[in-house]
Amino acid sequence: MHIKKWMALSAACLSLGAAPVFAQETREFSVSTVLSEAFPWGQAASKWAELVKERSDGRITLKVYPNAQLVSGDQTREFSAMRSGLIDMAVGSTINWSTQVPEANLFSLPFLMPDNAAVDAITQGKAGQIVFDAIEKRGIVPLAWGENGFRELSNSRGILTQPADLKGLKVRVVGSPLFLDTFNALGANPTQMSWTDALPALTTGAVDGQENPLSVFDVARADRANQKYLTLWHYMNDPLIFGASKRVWSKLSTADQQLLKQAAYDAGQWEIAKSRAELDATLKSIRDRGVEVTALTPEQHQAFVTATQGVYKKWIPKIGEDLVEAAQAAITNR
Ligand code: X2X
Repeated sequence: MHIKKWMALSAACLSLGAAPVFAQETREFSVSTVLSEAFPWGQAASKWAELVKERSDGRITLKVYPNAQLVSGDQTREFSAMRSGLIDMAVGSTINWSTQVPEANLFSLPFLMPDNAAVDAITQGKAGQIVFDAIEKRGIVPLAWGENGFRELSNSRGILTQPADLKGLKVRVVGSPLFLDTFNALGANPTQMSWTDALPALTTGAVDGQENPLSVFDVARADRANQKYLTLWHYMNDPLIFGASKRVWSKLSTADQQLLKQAAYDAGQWEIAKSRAELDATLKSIRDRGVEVTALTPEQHQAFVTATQGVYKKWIPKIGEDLVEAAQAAITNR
């Protein structure tokens, strides 16, 4: 805050007989993201920063650190780094946080959510609240939802329309054990690595395939990393969560907490709408680059659903039966 403004505010407080409000000091907070502003994910964080700056009259600055650089690219450490005070805030992925928050694995259950309405029914209802409570219990204050999007499967080998096509396919997956179970159930050969290492591994052919939302495939130019075949199987959706470390949060005034939370909500809604609206154009640009895009027929889809049932059996007890039931009910009633 400018000194003059501060003095004016102090004078106003004094004239009202109130104590100076220390929470009104100029503050800067770090915000971690995995993807930069070139992607919807990074844009969600930038929008949050922009709204906070505007609404706080420049008093609160959110400084965005993309590429998980505050944890040296190791995105699965973001949540614990926030907890330990290394990072103030983040717009993080449920996948990356799931190693510390078992409930966040809900969204990774294969073929749970058929469409956007299903995602919204979960995040906006009881199931979403259970996930938020689980996050809060572990030291991070969840503020709002954003979206990385439905994850589609690409590879360098050929068209994939049935589990048998994945046999022996070396697939890069995020560092979450549930992903290993899904791809092992499909007969593939999954390898965990961070996003930083994924493109080089695809480029050299160390791995054959990967799964990510279309926006990520497009902006990262996965087609230039040998990804010539893309299967639209919508097997999971990766919501993003705006969150703040409890240590930082508890030192803020109620008014500033409200400001940050509302701005996170508005930025999240803006980003979800924007990234969904861009999907068709994104798919077109991927096709125009010569990538062969395949959508699954209902029968082909069912074969993948059947092949991955074991993942539910193993993971429902870890995620929580109540949570999975709440999610399934929300989807049915959407
Ligand atoms: O690593 C990935 O695949 C990414 C960028 O989508 C996430 O951080 C979940």
